[in-house]
Amino acid sequence: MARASATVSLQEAAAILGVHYMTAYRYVRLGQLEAEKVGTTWQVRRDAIDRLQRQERPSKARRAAWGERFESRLRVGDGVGAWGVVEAALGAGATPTDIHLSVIGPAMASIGEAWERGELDVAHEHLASVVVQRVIGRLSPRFVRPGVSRGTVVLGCAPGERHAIPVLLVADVLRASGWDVVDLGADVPVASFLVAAETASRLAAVGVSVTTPGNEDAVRSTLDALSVSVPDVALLLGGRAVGDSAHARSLGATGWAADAAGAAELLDAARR
Ligand code: B12
Repeated sequence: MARASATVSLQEAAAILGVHYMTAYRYVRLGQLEAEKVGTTWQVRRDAIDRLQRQERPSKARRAAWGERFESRLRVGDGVGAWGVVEAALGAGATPTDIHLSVIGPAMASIGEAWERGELDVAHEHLASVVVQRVIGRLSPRFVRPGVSRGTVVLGCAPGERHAIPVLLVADVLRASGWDVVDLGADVPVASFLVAAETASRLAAVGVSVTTPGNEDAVRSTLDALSVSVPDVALLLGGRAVGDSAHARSLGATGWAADAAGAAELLDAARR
């Protein structure tokens, strides 16, 4: 007897699942049905169809699953699909902050691990970064809180630091807590931190992000200059190259947080 092929076309997958072709296509774009593009057509593995047929609808608690789906879209540079995962997660009850902390953050960390293991090229990391920045831009208006601002927080990456995505995430979560945020992005010169801090209206804090290890002199110089230029504001440090509060303080910071939610709590505590 002839063995069934391991993959089928998207039309055949739709027929097996008993759904319209466009619905099957949507499953692919949402990362619910793994498929590979061969030439101009999608090929779907039969075991992926089996998995989808057995799958329960994901609950709000299973946010990790959204992260995996999102990552599967990032790995192939599928911006439309990545946004589809975000929309589906929001539809299932996730908040914009959940998307930042439980979907985008873990997906990017996992991409970094895959790159470290040699499974992905740096090209994929760049592609994923571009897709993520577009997704964050699209989601960003949902973090704006109406009402009177609590003050301004200036954020940016330390001189030489190119990892700007963590700062985008922190900026949005702080906006949701009622802060105006001036996000200066990647590789901010010390002088530019000073200009932004000195000209900000009702400055409450300056936050410096450090992802790449080995840049401590630049971080210390930035915080030293800020402590002279804007002496009464909180100087926060964060990012994966700063391990804990003691490390942050040794570099001249007044506060440290492990993630964006922690950064919001830190500012709340400073205001009490
Ligand atoms: C995307 C990426 C890049 C992109 C960045 C694009 C961009 N526009 O941001 C590019 C391709 C440019 C890049 C370059 C490099 N990268 Co890179 N990159 C990554 C990757 C995959 C994701 C980064 C990210 O967005 N993370 C997601 C967020 C959520 O990270 P997060 O740290 O958890 O952020 C939270 C907290 O730290 C905190 N936080 C962050 N900032 C702040 C600030 C304040 C004030 C506070 C309170 C809190 C806070 O809140 C955030 C949100 O909750 C990471 C993998 C990883 N695990 O992060 C590697 C990674 C960071 N990169 C790494 C490396 C080695 C590099 C390069 C040196 C590679 C090279 N040889 O060129 C260069 C360095 C460039 C430079 N000078 O900065 C390594 C670092 C290894 C190490 N020893 O730590 C990592 C860990 C990959 C790996 N697994 O090896 N990278």
